[in-house]
This record gives sequence, structure tokens and C-alpha cells, in this order.
Amino acid sequence: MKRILFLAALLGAPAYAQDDATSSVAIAHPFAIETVGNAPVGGGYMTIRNTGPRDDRLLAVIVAPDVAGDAQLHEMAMEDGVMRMGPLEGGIPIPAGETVTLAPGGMHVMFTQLEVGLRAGTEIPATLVFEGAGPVEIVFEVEPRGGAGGRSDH
Ligand SMILES: [Cu+2]
Repeated sequence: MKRILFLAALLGAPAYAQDDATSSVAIAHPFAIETVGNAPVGGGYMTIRNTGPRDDRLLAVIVAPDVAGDAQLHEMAMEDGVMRMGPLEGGIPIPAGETVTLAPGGMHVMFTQLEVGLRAGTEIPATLVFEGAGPVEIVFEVEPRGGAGGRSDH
């Protein structure tokens, strides 16, 4: 919790953000796709709906250090005919009343420094840090490759 508040302060979000009744988000189907072998990185996906009247922004994802060394917000985009990915500077805007989807081939959470990859059937507890709605606890379910989630980015 300390780390979240520190991060919120660092990013300029008010520490009392979670008490702001006018900011709220709903997270649907947070999932990750199992890695091949002990790959050091894996992708996480979900649907975020802003149910409040104010624009919000997903600033960061915090993941337990025993699962992944770090989690970053990434996007994939075609550049000169080549698919590239990189960090999303400034987070992901979640406009009021709208739904934003993180999915394979697009925006995603990138789990890095994985000890033993991601195994289907396991769970990744994480905290999403929103500028307005504050910290939101979620659990990514790791799904098998080739499942409903489609192919992995990585
Ligand atoms: Cu990535």
C-alpha cells in the first residue's frame, strides 16, 4: 500500500483518489496468456470501463515481485510494415463513459523479469493505479495459448 501511495504522489495523483466518489472504473476479464517455456516476458489484457462522469487514466500496474520483476503498459503498432511495441508514455486514457480494451496485438500489460514464465491455470494478483479512481486490485487469470484470448503478442 505504501508503494502505491508513493507512486500516486510521484505521478501527481491525489492520495485521496480512492475516496473520490465521482471516479469509478469497472474491470472485466483480466487475463494473461501462458508463455512458451520459461520466457522472461508475457502479456496481460483486460477491458476497462469508465463508469464515472470524469475522464480517467490508467497510470501504472503493480505486480507482486514474486511473480514478475516489473509490469509496464505497452502498445503495439505497425511502423513501416513492421509490428513494434514500446511503453505507453503517460499511461492509457480512459474517457468518461467509454470502454477501453487491452488485447493481443494492441495495448497490453507487459510482465517482465518473469522467473519461470506464466503457467496456464495460475493467477497474477495486481494493482491497477488510476489517476482518478485510485488503486484497483485485480487478478489476471493465465489462459492457455490458442484459447479464446487468441495468440500472444510475444
Ligand atoms: Cu509488450
